Amino acid sequence: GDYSNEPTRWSKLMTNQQHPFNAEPPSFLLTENFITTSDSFFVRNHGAVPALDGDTHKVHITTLDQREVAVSLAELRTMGCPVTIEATLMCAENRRNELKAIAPVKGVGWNVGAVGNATWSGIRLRDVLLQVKADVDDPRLHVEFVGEDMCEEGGRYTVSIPMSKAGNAKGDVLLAWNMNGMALTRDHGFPLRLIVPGYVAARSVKWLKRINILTSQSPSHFQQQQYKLFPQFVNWTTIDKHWNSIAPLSELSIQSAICLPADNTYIAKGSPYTIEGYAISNGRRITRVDVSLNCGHSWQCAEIISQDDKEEKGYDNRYWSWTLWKFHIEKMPSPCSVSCRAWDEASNTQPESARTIWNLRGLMNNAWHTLHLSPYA
Ligand code: MTE
Ligand code: MO
Repeated sequence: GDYSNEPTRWSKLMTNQQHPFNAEPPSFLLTENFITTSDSFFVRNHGAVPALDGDTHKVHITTLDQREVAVSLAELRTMGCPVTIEATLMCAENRRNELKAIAPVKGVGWNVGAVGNATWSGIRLRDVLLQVKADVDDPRLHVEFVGEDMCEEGGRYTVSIPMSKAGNAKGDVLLAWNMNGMALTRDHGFPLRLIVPGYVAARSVKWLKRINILTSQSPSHFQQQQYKLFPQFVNWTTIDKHWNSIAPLSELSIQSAICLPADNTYIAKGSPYTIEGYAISNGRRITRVDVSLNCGHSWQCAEIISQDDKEEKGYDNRYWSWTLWKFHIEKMPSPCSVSCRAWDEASNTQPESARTIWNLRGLMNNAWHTLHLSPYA
């Protein structure tokens, strides 16, 4: 790819890969604000950032009967009512480094920062689908999205989501032009991106160019190969036998991680310390976050700092935003490990060990997150 026209980036973002650009904020910044600033929001690109003009940009929509409509952004804005939602995006590659430490996995390494929570403004995809007379109630259909970017893997970034999500009034899938009240930045998809709350962020297509109604999932590399969770026994020699039997990732699982302090931080024995972190599930409310100072032998409850009050905001009980929490340690034991795990309203919780969920692509690591703190003895 040609990386001569990349946007300027915030100096504190930690680069995991330069080209294509992949970066995350230092973990302690994540819990500073319930809404992640656009500058500090992680960036996951598969190719060079397209340079698009919002005034001339068009989105091409192809219906099931092959009608094609091309709409400008100004026209698109009239196809539905403007809405703003708060939603967390999390990459399926978040916390991949812990899987890499167990055995080699393919792909960019990520710490706990491939996640962020922002407000997104735009219109509902459902409204646009209704305008082009797509059957939003047909559960057999899929909606495919194509980005403008040319990816290192070959071709434009392309994925799909089922109509049961895309056309669902409670799916809250948006065609968004604003992030945190401002036009999307180039890294985050200017001038238009999809937001699919509760799904792996790989479905939230940036630099949106095409929307196609299909009778099956997208046949693209990104849908059929890159974001699949393979069983542990699948390796690179046997993988060809398994492509078809493994479903593409869709909904997020339950996740939590400690953001403050960073791993291997030195904290004096006996001193007080407050740990902070996030927790998120697939639209379900986080009911509890547990913290252990002895590798899971016993647990205590963390204090919830911020969580959306969806009733007040009128999205029924859909919790698309993360929950931030803290846990106060009166006297730092020595040596100390700190682990966390979250629970949601369906009593889902996280697996104990990353070893048991290791997979060759290094996806969906949601094991208990454990830090080793080495206080001065
Ligand atoms: N959309 C396009 N067009 N190209 C991409 O490379 N990356 C996807 C998704 N949408 C991607 C894309 C992945 S894997 C993730 S995790 C999110 O965008 C990241 O969104 P962000 O960079 O705004 O944080
Ligand atoms: Mo991702």
